[in-house]
Amino acid sequence: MTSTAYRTCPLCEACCGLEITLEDGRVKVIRGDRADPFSRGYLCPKGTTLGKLHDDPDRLRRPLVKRDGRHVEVSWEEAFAAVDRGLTPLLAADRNSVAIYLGNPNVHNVHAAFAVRPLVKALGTRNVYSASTIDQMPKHVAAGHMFGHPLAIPVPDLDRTQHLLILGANPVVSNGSLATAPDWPGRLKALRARGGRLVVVDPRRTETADRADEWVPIRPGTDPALLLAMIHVVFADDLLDLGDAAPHVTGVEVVADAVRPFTPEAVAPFTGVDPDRIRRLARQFATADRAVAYGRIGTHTVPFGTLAAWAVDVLNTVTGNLDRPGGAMFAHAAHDPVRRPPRRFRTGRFRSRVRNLPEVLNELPVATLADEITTPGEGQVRGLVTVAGNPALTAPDGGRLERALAELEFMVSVDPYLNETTRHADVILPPPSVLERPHYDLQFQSLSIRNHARWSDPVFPLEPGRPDEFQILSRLAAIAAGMGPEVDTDALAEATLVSMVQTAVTDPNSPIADRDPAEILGMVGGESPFERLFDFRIRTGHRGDGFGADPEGLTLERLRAHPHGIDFGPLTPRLPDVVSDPDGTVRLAPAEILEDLPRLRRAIEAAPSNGLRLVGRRQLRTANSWTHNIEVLVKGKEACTLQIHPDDAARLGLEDAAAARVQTERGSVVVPVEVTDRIMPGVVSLPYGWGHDREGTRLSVASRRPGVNMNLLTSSAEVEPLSGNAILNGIPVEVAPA
Ligand SMILES: Nc1nc2c(c(=O)[nH]1)N[C@H]1C(S)=C(S)[C@@H](COP(=O)(O)OP(=O)(O)OC[C@H]3O[C@@H](n4cnc5c(=O)[nH]c(N)nc54)[C@H](O)[C@@H]3O)O[C@H]1N2
Ligand SMILES: Nc1nc2c(c(=O)[nH]1)N[C@H]1C(S)=C(S)[C@@H](COP(=O)(O)OP(=O)(O)OC[C@H]3O[C@@H](n4cnc5c(=O)[nH]c(N)nc54)[C@H](O)[C@@H]3O)O[C@H]1N2
Ligand code: SF4
Ligand SMILES: [Mo]
Repeated sequence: MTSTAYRTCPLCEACCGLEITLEDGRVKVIRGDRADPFSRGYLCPKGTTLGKLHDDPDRLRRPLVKRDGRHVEVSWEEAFAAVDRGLTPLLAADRNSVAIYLGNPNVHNVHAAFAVRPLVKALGTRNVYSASTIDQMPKHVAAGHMFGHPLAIPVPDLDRTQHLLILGANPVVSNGSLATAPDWPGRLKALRARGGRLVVVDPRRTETADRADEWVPIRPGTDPALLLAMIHVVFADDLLDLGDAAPHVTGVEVVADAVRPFTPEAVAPFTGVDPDRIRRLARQFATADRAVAYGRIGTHTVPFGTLAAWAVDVLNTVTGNLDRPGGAMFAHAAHDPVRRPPRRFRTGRFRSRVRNLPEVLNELPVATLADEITTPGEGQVRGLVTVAGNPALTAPDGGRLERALAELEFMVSVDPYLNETTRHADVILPPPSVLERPHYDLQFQSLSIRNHARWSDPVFPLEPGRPDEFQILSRLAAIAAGMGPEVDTDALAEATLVSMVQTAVTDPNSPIADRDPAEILGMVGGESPFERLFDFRIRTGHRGDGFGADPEGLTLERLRAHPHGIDFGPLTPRLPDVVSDPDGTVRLAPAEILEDLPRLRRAIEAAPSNGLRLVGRRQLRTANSWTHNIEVLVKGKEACTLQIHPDDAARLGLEDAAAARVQTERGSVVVPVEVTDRIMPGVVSLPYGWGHDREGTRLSVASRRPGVNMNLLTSSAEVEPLSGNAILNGIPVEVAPA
């Protein structure tokens, strides 16, 4: 028997709509959903493999507990009892002695979106870590200081811009990040076809640069200097134009002053970009009809990540491109309120124990997790919870972090694989496969280039007796709160809903202000406690039905009636509603960020070093560190190679395909060389996410093509000071024949 199911792909931020053909209860084929108004049939090779992920025999179906150094299958009751025995004494002695690490797939998981926050709250620890500090934290900090909220991140209005400047991102391969747009390749092609210009700044001539009008090679880590010089030119050439944003922006004169020293001549030796070229790039950007700058991993995971994240939006603003079609615009998630309550964004409300690093968004830098585990004293981390994360491979100085994980007294992981990280866990709680859970992009709607809403029901029912991920995380939270492993989590979820309703009816800004809580609770739809929480969230968002206030508005039921999703059209200007700083303006020159300019000036003035610098790269067929166990995605030509320019290769005596040793103070790896002029001289590149050569994992495919872990080379000793982000690009390395 054949049938068809529709759902959003959870593997990357493009959020493509999938059409899944099922035959006899199994996935037969996955195609792009052509009826999806947002993705219009686009998908990449990873999206076709959700059935293979579901069927992967290595994917855990039952919990594992470590006994005598080996992981053995146990019942769910035994597993949760083991968690209770491991966590409860630690928490009773000191809440901070238990840390939690939240990995990337949480943001693609609607169950986690509802259940992780209560878990963190129940733990009550300040040792909260996430993939954000090895990724995009600088952008949150810049957005928080400029617009008042760390999630007020403008996205490039791809479909209407006439000039796109991309720095340190390769969306043709990554399909974009902090800018949700299915089919970047097609959208970039359309930009060129309508006469628009694409400029790519990257040490590598990437697949995106191949499609550009211009590739600008840059020395790693120097983008903020390039951007500040471009802003300098905007002021020097009298090209300043704030457009319609003018009444909402303050601090322009301060910026004008601050960029004065950053002349194109001053930054040229540092960036490796010629002064005339910087002037031309700035003028072309400023005089384009509609232009937008967009920066990602290569601009964020570097020593001046927050300055770069800020400078991108300063350039957008001073050229009149903030909040206008074709420029940098703000999406508006259906479940969010019309506007957020005013609040000044702050960091450093508490600090890490060992290195005194400031909190950002209530978390601490992953780069200091190993310090907190290995440094004795009051508040030492002795227990760890990981949810959907693989920091052994993804965090800096992976070698040291793995040694730290081995020292923990207790570790529990919510994860479908026994991998490089979870092999250290005492208990592994496997969630069901993505095809067994619903999907809704709570996070990525706020970062989309069109407003839309899509709900997907599970493709397969849950196997009897298995908890879903909402229930797993809720039970962990109950254990952390001291309620023991057997409490009725459904009743807890319902109690949460009741208290949410009670809060909302007393909030004058809520669409259900002054309503009768009992009436609202009677109207909430959905079958499970999770669905009821979700229905409530959607209906109280700005596109919700407000429980009758707007009969046309969204409910879970209405979302369900649109399996291909609902498109709300292109983004619309909304700056006054976005700004939530108590000043009521966009702060173009936040003191908290400008404070870091002298450090950049010192770096510019120091003589550039001649040594090789390592940068990372992503690959179309793998997602971060965890899809390498899918045969069709990793078979074929060796993918984990060190890219090096022919001049550097010749100088070092390295031939194509020969083995090279790449070395830093932290560690070394041996990897085949790929000699290519697609990388600038002085820079080498390794893909990230590999290194599946560890004992004690259950990754039968990945371990046959392990590759090397580039994070054995990165260091956790320094972080970007404003955001706590790790430094993962521009690493000084030595390369020699192995
Ligand atoms: N050198 C270098 N390091 C980097 C980067 C880089 O560019 N260079 N990139 C950084 C970036 S951008 C990121 S986002 C991080 C990612 O860092 P992490 O989030 O730590 O790593 P992932 O590889 O995404 O790990 C995902 C884990 O979640 C599990 N998982 C998958 N699906 C689910 C699910 O539905 N539920 C649960 N519970 N678990 C699931 C997988 O088995 C895997 O163990 O790495 C960062 N590290
Ligand atoms: N296929 C695939 N897609 C993915 C992922 C994946 O692993 N695989 N991961 C997802 C995740 S979690 C994320 S965060 C996104 C990331 O999305 P992107 O940021 O687009 O990802 P990368 O391919 O890492 O691109 C970073 C680029 O920065 C360049 N770079 C390095 N250092 C510098 C520098 O100092 N300056 C400049 N200008 N460039 C520099 C690198 O050469 C590289 O081309 O991708 C997502 N999509
Ligand atoms: S680009 Fe690929 S991995 Fe990303 S959402 Fe689309 S199909 Fe999934
Ligand atoms: Mo990421």
